[in-house]
Amino acid sequence: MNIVSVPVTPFAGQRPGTSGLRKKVAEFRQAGYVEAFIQSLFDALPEVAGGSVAGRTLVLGGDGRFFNDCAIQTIIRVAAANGVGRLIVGRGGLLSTPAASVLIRERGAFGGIVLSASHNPGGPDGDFGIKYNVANGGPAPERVTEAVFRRSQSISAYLTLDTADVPLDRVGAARLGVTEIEVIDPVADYARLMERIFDFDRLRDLLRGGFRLRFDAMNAVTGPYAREIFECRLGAASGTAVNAEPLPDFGARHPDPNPLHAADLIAAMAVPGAPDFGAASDGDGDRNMVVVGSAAIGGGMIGPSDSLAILAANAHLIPWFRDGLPGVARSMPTSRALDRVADALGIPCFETPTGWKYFGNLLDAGRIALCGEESAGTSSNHVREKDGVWAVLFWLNVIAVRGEPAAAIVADHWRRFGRDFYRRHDYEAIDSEAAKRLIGTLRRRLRELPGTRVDGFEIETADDFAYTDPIDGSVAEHQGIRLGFSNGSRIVYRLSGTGTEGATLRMYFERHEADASRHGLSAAAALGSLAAAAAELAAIKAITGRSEPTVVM
Ligand code: VG1
Ligand code: CO
Repeated sequence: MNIVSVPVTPFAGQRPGTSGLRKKVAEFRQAGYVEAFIQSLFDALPEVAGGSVAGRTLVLGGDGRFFNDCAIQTIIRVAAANGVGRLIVGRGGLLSTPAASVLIRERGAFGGIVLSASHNPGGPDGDFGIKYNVANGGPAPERVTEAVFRRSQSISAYLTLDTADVPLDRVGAARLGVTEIEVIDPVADYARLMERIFDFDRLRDLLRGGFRLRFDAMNAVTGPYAREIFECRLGAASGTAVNAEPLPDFGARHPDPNPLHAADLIAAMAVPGAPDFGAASDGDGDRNMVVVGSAAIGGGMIGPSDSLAILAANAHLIPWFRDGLPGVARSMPTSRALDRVADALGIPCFETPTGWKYFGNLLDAGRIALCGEESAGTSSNHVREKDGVWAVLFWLNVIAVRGEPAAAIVADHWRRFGRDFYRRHDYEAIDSEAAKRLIGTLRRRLRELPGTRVDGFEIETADDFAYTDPIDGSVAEHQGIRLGFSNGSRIVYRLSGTGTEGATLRMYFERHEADASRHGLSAAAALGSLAAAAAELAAIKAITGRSEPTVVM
């Protein structure tokens, strides 16, 4: 077995600040592409992550999507050729994003590589992705992604081994050159941590006592986690986890847990005799959707921003948070329901740019212990990623302790804090130039917008969100246009950083409603006129040619 150095031409790898390299499978399948990206990463790390990977431990796994099996073998060869000391690899090449984060932290690894394009579709014509996480278990911060990007533009060769594939189908150890390869059960470490966070005795009583859960793994990575934790360890009926076999094409579905792509879960929760609680996770297991069937709150998905606020208000019921929360955080477009809870608890609530990496410093410094995003990501200081299965266990633990159905807990929360009606409209795959023009135009109008009346209320504040990290002072600018209204409503416009086709414009709307008699309204009814006004204000139709959003959630 020889180390070979293969020449490559420089390329534009992961754009700085994006959560991993996410592209069409076809791009990743080009000869030497994965190798060149991994070599760029390894070359960049000494400068920005405190040393080279030689002799160090890395965690490696992915969400099982098409090309996971090829890419992982390629990465193993490049890692071994670069002298990585130990590779901890999930059996079958599988690891959910939060489980990788757990392993990096618990095994004291130097970092980890996760193969996933998250909730994007898979298959030969779908998307693939490679994310790098640093030693705290969290996504690489911008100084790392920047260095990797720079290196990809000057790289001239990568190192690899001329050797056969390493079998990954069984737990065990192997050696490749100087590298120890440890194939582990992808679920075990994660499940053990969950047992320390939640009250498993109470959860067992709940799930054996007739409470019925439906967990839809969307044919993605959480299937094995859900089976082991809900069915084996907690005694939920077999079949609680549905679509629980990770498939390379996700069963031709789009593994995005929202009412559009998980419509069959919403439907299964709406029939007579439906389960008590429904949940789904995305491709790599970091997102969560929670669903109730009850007409009392309009039925369907519990909005992620509401879910985050409700978990914060009930955190003290969970063993892990017995002593309360030091502080919480939400991404900027997430509704301000969380802020109301933080106020009531007398703790700080931080507002960060979109993307999980911005929570890392606050979590590491102990300033916050719970955080989330409107895009169905919730998590805590137990890892440095969002965590889908954890969020479902959190809800179940709260339900078990309060002895109330989820819908009653939601309604009670709204009575106490008021309801923050919330919606997001996405315009996917629009022309990139048009998208830039749209945001640019809004940015230029920021000074003239205050005082304008929209939807019957006056715009009071208008800005382009900039964030200064309170721990390391780093600044992130141009994180989205925020419009604040005299009645407390808000509109946010920003461009997605995760799409692989053209640009995606996201618009977010929210309005607080204190009057409980109006909490039963649908979000569409409560926000319809604000949404129409927001589209008008940004001239969406004129600039993009679109009259309707692609996704409404
Ligand atoms: C989206 C979400 C954001 C999330 C990111 C990664 O980003 O809005 O909240 O952190 O996806 O999630 P954007 O830039 O497309 O809006 V995942 O499950 O893909 O790690
Ligand atoms: Co994800």
